[in-house]
Amino acid sequence: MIVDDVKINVFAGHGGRGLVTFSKTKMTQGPTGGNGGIGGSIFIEGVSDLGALRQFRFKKELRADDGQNGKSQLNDGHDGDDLTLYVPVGTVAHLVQTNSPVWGRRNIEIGKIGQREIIAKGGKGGKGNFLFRSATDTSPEKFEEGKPGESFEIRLELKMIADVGFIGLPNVGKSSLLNEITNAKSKVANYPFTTLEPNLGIYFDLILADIPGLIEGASEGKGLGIKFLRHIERTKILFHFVSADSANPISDYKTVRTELEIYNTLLLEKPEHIFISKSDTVLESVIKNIKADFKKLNKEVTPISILDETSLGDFKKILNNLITEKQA
Ligand SMILES: Nc1nc2c(ncn2[C@@H]2O[C@H](COP(=O)(O)OP(=O)(O)OP(=O)(O)O)[C@@H](O)[C@H]2O)c(=O)[nH]1
Ligand SMILES: [Mg+2]
Repeated sequence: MIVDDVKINVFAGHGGRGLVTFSKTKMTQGPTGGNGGIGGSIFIEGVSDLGALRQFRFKKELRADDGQNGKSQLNDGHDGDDLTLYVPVGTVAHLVQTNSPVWGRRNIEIGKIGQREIIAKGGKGGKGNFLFRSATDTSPEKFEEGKPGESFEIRLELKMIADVGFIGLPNVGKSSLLNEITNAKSKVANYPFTTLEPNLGIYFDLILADIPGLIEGASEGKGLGIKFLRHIERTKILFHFVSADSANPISDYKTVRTELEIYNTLLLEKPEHIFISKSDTVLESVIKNIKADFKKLNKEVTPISILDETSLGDFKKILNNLITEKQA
């Protein structure tokens, strides 16, 4: 099952201590202690893998490296390496308790692949004795300790933000199409409930989400249930697929819409495109009839088949228009 809500403890690196040392050369016995290095900070960065939070199920303590202590001959200690945690696009990070300069009171939302945000800042390194020299103190024994890195308990909650959500009854070809037009590798098979977790595919600037099939009663927990309706809430546009080989495409369409409505009426207000999938499996005349039936509901539908290049081209045009709108 997809991990979509985890708590982790992050520890940014401690700053290194400044060094107290003096030049060994007799002429110049001045202070030469270098500064401590800065502790590594911790970042989160968005990736397309929706399952990425799984890594935190058992590994809950995440530490960046400490800065090294200062060295002799004015050499500063190395800074600690930063640590990057990869989280799915649509992850919201909240502080469980504290407040901090890095966070203020905000939540940090990862809305884009590659978006990188700091969540815990490494500690400053301490000054070595070289920086404490003065006219009155040419042999200072003073130094600073490094400062501790920030540490927090953080909750990572996946609230997927896809541009387009693929919805429909099971087995209508949602995953097949996602695989066809993106580099996704969603499992495909000729039986219902093949897809058990949402999958993301990237089409240029758009994030497409293949949502597991919905059935009547999904909003009450039937089939794979309402878990995924929550994800649909966060998609901007719905692509609703109805199979051309269905005995009753209109009733299939209404079944899914009813489940959306029961879960949250606002879902019905999302922009929607309706596609008649697997259009290669029926005669042209059947497609015409389905179109006419939807027309009576004032709905336009677009036939699509992964075996028909022309229809795939039409599908990509719709996506390209969405990209243009998104950029505008
Ligand atoms: N002839 C034909 N078969 C298709 C087409 N698209 C998908 N299929 C087949 O339909 C079956 C179901 O496809 P999936 O992509 O797994 O369907 P799905 O909607 O993702 O199903 P769930 O994950 O169960 O919701 C598979 O056997 C596919 O090979 C199509 O355009 N034409
Ligand atoms: Mg599927």
